Amino acid sequence: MAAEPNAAPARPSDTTNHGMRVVVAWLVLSAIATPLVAIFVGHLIPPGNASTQGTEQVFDNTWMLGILTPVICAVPGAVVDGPPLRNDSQIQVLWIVITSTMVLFLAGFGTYELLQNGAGGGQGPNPIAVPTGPKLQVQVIGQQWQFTYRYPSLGNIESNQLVLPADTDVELHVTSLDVIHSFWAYELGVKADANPGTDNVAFVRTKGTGTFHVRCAELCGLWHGYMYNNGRVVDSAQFKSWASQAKKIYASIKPYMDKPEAQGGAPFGHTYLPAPERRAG
Ligand SMILES: [Cu+2]
Repeated sequence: MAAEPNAAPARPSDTTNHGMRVVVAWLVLSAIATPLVAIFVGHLIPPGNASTQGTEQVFDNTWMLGILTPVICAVPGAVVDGPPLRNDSQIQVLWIVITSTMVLFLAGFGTYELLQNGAGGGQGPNPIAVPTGPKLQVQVIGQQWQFTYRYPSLGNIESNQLVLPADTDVELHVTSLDVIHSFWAYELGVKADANPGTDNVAFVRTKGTGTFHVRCAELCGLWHGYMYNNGRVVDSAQFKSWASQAKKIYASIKPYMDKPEAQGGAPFGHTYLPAPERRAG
């Protein structure tokens, strides 16, 4: 229908403060959504609660999600692009202050969390975040295409499955015999690069008994995708009986393993270098 020729022109200004409405709606939405997300979504974030470090990672990720939630709540209000806000010093200062505060808080929080016990990450040969108290040492050796595990306190036995006692601090020494791999014990919240010639130390404290997944997390050749296994956390009696069984199995190859490298042996060491024929290649 054609407009009335004599109709009054549209009102030139609307007195509603849209900016304030958006801010109030955002505040209300954030106040409702943030606790709901933290309570109901936070605990679903990987890697779970199989270790102290895993639990801490879930806690840290919950915090990050909580801080992100108000940011996500602000997106619907910003979807429809308004006129540019150039030269608005108030908005510019507010933007810089809010984003800087968030980033600096997360950096400080993350650093504090890392320094408690290393958060399950590889810290290189000289770790600075070392948990106190006695620890079970286990060497993790990557090679194309499986991980094996040596236990220096159990006569250097080597196993193709990672078996750990429950409620124990473990000191993992991650290395490789050939190319670069990455040791990822998913539910334990451990991920550490496995490089030849490097002793990469990571710490983890196990909780209750159960199984966990181990995967290689670094593309390491043709069968990288098949470089996975299950590990087990067992109670102390089961660990003792597993260790004595493993010692019996290992006894038959121990003399060969203990030979010097030049004679084809692989005696225990903190690091290994690729075999000479590989080095030459
Ligand atoms: Cu690998």
